[in-house]
Amino acid sequence: MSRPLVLILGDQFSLELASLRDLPGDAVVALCEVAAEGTYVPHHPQKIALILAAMRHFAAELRSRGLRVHYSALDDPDNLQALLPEAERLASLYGCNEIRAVRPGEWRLWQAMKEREAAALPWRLLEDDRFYTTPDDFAAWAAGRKSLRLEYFYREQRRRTGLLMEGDAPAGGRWNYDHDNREPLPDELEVPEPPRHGQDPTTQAVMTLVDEHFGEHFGSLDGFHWPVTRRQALVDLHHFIIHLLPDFGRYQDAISDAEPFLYHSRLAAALNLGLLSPREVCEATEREYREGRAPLNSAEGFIRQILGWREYVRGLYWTRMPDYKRGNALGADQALPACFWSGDTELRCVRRAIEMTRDNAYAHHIQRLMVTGNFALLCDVSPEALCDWYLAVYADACEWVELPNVLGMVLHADGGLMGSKPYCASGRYIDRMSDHCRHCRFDPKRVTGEGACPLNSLYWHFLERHAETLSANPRMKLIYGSLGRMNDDKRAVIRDQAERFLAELPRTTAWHAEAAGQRAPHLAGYAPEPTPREETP
Ligand code: FAD
Ligand code: DLZ
Repeated sequence: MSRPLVLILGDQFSLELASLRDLPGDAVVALCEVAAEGTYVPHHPQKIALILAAMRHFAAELRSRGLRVHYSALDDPDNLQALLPEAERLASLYGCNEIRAVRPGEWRLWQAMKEREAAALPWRLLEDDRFYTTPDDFAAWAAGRKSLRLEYFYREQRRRTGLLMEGDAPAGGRWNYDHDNREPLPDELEVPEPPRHGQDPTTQAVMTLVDEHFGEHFGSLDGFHWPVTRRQALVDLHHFIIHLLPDFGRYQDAISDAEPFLYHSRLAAALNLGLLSPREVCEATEREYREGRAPLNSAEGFIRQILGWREYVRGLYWTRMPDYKRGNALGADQALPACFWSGDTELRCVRRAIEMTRDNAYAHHIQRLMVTGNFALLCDVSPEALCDWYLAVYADACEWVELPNVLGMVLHADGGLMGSKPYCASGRYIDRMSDHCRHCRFDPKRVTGEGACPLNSLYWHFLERHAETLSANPRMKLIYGSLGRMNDDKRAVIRDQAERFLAELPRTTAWHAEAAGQRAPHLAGYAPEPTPREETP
């Protein structure tokens, strides 16, 4: 007779989870707060608080449904402080003869669990069916294809689900309304305020715990506003659908110096933790379009992010790991600019993206891709250093979604598997899509000389350095044509300006609270463990 211990991980707070189905009466459900998961990268305090508060509320919900739940709290004296050993300790404690777990959000945990499938106390691993597609579905789609572009995957997803379809054709006659979704912001704009959730004693206790144990990590706890229960997540979904979705499309690519969230949904964290399902979010969005309350460019643009990108990056991750993580097609090998932890830079756009990240554990997609991402790409930051940063600082960061976005989309380190070209950009792009340059001491129209925006010389320098790899790319022909038409003297001045900037750019190899100007760590000698990594062959 099977007597399972069911381990629920920190991103699996769904009552529909496969491991919670058909449980024998004597099953024990375990949720474990462990120090190892809080420190393997220095997660933003808001991210840790979100996960632990959601975990405690979910445990209470399971108990209220009559399940037998063991909750290992971070400061329990017996807690082994690492997920797998703690689950095995609990299984012995309760006399369980197997451990059941749903596929985790990270390959390192999945691999460690798989190695224990045939152990004396066996791990039984179940597929995570909260997504539209499983890794096997993605592998079947990818098999034999020369190109794994999102657009083809997305169309197939639309056909499979029937979302925004009129029979066999896409609603409105086109699959993609991106060209309607590039409006810059008007000068006067009042973005609706996001909902503020009350903090009950459970959440307050977590905030105190996190401040005590992880308060020296990069990021402020003050503005914590994440939904920690399904009910709160539904409030956020409702707010998005009513107040933001109609304008989501047209301002999707815009960046504001003042407004961190604009018309973005802020739903990624709730989705990734399981408080919302992608199906209910996409179906609610489609309903708004069908009932005439949201335009098609907004509904399609939003559904494409979830039904398309979110499923696509997950498929890539699970079918390409662990090799994917070793990709470094452009040979980037530099440490992270120190300003990623301090915000201390004169580039206004980078500074504001980092300040917003510090305050909210959030930056919207275009800030992640075209501001911090572009700056890191132009400064040759290594995939390892950049991935660790992105995994640490965002409340929604889980490796399955963070890694392809950073390594593939931002750094082009997968050699073009995910994106047909790098998203490199100059200061002119930032000027077109944001109001940052108005507040910046640099001039986006100037390439060299005092006061020229550093992104401009860095941009040409990047193109020149990678000409051998990128110049034959048909999508980059135009820009390499412009580079080719520059005379040698001009190129030398640009190169010199970029190289001086890079030589003088302060870099860092690790997170240090003091370097970032935050309060001194109260844990003397504390330094986060480096991320465990595969040996590079
Ligand atoms: P919205 O703009 O409202 O978009 C709606 C939803 O679509 C999001 O909630 C998310 O679930 C999904 N989505 C949008 N873009 C993507 C994408 N490129 N890949 C996968 N899903 C997407 N997303 C994460 O969930 N976790 C991460 O760790 C993460 N890291 C990223 C790192 C970089 C460098 C980049 C460029 C993107 C990253 N993204 C990540 C994708 C995207 O930026 C975030 O999902 C989004 O900014 C979250 O804010 P939102 O919920 O307001 O999104
Ligand atoms: C990110 C995180 C943190 C900070 N803490 C925990 C934890 O205490 N317990 C847990 O189960 N998960 C935590 N997580 C999330 C994990 O790092 C990991 O991403 C997921 O558990 C994978 O499914």
